[in-house]
Amino acid sequence: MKPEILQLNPILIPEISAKLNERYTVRPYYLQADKAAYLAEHGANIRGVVTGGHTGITRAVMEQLPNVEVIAVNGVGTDAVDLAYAHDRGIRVTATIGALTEDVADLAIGLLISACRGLNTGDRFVRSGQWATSPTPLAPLPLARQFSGMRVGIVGLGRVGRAVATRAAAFGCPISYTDLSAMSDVPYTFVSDLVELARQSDALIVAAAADKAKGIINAQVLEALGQEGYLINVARGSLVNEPDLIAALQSGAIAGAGLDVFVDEPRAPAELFDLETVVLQPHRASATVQTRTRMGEMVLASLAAVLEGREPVGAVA
Ligand code: 8YV
Repeated sequence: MKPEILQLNPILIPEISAKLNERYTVRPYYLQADKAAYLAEHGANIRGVVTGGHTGITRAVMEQLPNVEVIAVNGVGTDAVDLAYAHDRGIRVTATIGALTEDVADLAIGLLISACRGLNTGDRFVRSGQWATSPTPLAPLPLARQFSGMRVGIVGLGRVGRAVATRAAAFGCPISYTDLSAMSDVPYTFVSDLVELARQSDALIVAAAADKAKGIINAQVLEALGQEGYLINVARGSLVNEPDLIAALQSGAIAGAGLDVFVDEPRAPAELFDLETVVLQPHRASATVQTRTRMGEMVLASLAAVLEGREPVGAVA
């Protein structure tokens, strides 16, 4: 009999999905209307879980899975999994560490260029037919902010933060960062205080793990970033105090923002929708065929390793 897997998030690569269904009896929890009844029916048979980084798994659901051995996160963030509880129960938790670094860093730079160069504004200007009626250079489009050479401050110099730094450095941007401590293997400037980092930066790029850093991007940090400053977030919405960010954008306390992540996904704050200075994405940083294929292969490998009694790659618990 094939082991049973509870699936909390869809897998969008058909080949990966096919392999998952070939090897296991997959229980698509995310499709169920009555989730409690579904868990009551199947919970005891579940040996593995597949979930997404943002979705994670609640402790309440884990409690309904007495025989679960592995939670394979199809993502790198494990902030939505109660790791201490998993550890106490001997449940292995794995993440797709390293698989999505390049894509997330690419999107961070893309969002920053998009925000400071006003790509969305320009796109709408052409599509709406306005360009034809008021041709440049007289068009009512403000001049943009140059990206090359911007002072970039990175919040969290992990894998993604480092990949962002490499990219920004190639654009001639001086790089500073903050993290728990200075790192001796990078040529970038360490600034221990986040407010100070914001003060010294033209763009702040958030790439930190969210486990212990809720709301660190607050009014004080945004004030320090200043009227010419941009905020980019490709990590987790919870790292940012959203009401403070909305207020800063509405008042012009910062110049703009590029956001891929939000506190209450899939709901992004409606106040952001009217702001021309903001570029929004629906949590898409890792959403390329190449990366999602790599991530899916890692999820399959993690499930197989644990269920066959081997040590999984990418174990965080
Ligand atoms: C994914 C993520 O969108 O890696 C993470 O932690 O949040 C994202 O890469 C998500 O995990 C896809 O399921």
